[in-house]
Amino acid sequence: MRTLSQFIAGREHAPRSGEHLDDVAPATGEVVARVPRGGEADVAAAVEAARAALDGAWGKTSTEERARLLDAIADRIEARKDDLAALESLDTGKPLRLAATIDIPRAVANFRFFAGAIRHDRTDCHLTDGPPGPALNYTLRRPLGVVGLISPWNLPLYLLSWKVAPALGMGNAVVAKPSELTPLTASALAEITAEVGLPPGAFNLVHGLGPEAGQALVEHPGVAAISFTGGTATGARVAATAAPVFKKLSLELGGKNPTLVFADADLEQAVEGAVRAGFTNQGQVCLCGSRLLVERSVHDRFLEAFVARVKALRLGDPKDPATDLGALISLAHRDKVEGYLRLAREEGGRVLCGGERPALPAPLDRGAFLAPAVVAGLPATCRTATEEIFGPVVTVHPFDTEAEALAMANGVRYGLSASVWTRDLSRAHRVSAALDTGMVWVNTWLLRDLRTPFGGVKDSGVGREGGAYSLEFFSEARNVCVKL
Ligand code: TXE
Repeated sequence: MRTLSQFIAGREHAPRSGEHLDDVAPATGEVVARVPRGGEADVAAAVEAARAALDGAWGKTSTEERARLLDAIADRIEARKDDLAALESLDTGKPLRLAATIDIPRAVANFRFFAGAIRHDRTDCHLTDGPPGPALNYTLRRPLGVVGLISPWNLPLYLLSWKVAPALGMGNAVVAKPSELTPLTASALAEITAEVGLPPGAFNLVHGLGPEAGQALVEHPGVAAISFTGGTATGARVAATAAPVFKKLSLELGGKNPTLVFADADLEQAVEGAVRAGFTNQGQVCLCGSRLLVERSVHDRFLEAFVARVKALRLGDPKDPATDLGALISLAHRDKVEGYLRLAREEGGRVLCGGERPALPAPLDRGAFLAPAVVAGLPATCRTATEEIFGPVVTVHPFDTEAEALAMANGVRYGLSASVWTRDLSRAHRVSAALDTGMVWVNTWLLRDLRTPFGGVKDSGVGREGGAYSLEFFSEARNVCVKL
């Protein structure tokens, strides 16, 4: 069994606490690694190393040099793609096929994309002609300094690289705190940064528990900004700590995203899209469409086809290429999801399929597996239909009018994304404009162009990342006004 290390100033270190946590493979319950239990002292050392990098070689790199390094990291991830996909699948319980086709390729794409983005970045220039001009204004973009990146367990390397690439690209030094539940690929990324010759201290990694290492990172006065992806309750805590000391904050939080199916949609495609939206990564994606709103005239026909497709999903060994759904992140998380299914029944819901623990052969019998569930008959306002479950559970609700569909779609605390299925072009634009979410997909789900703004409204977060939005977040604008 491997023992992971902190990665500070380009070198591996044991945690100052001397303590380690168990890293459990959720598909088998096996302990696969020992994770450093980091705390304030490790964070302080990492921030100091990051500061020294900014004051030293890293602070003097050119944009082209940073772009070259990001490309080199992408190349190394790509060269190790099989090994990294295996680590990600082991750590999360997700199907190896998903890790190999989505998680790892997307991490490669993130580094390549931001290498290109900084190479092609432009800056604003404003010419002042009237009195008291004339003058020339131009905007300098400076790095923020040391930035803290806190990432979750559902898409570990994918989401970490989404933060690391633009942060380094804009010349910041990074202290990353990955989820304690999925530390393996973050440690691999640390190795890769050393292999490609990233100056020591530009990328630092502190493993540990959220309330210990994560909290220490948010509190540290030497950290200028925090980019956080995780649960809404944790996000609120991060904001409460960081706001009074004026740290720049980007919060990507939870969702309870609606999939709206209108009667005029291509129903076959809508069924496929709704299944993908509902159950990708066992329903553990912040963008998952966990509320399915279907126009009443096609509701029964749609539901029948949807349930049949969900029942056909293959649940089991993450290593088997035929597997569609693997394990949830942990037994504790499965308990939480099962608790919501009990609540759904209490609230009057009918579980049309799934919700049971499948019988799987050893060692998978100790894994956190749960059959994907579809629940009907619930009021759209009940807890099951409005709280984030973050698991393989979709609730289905009929609607009669567009206005009713919109009221249901917007009637939750969350506002991350929505997916709309219709062949009526006017309706597609009208509904997209009226939805209270940061992102809308029409006749698709999770089609990502990395240049577009990513983020939510209401309890789904604050700020946007993606393309120029990320470059803006990870830099400070300075206006220079030259009197002509
Ligand atoms: O996430 P946490 P959890 C949702 C989902 C899930 C719930 C809780 O509903 O059931 O959140 O999941 C670090 N200061 N999402 O508890 O705690 C933590 O170590 C600083 C949605 O696993 O939010 C980890 O690195 N950091 C989500 C990261 O925060 C702290 C993805 C996220 O963990 C901290 C994951 C603290 N006080 C869960 N406490 C999405 N938006 O995709 C914890 N952390």
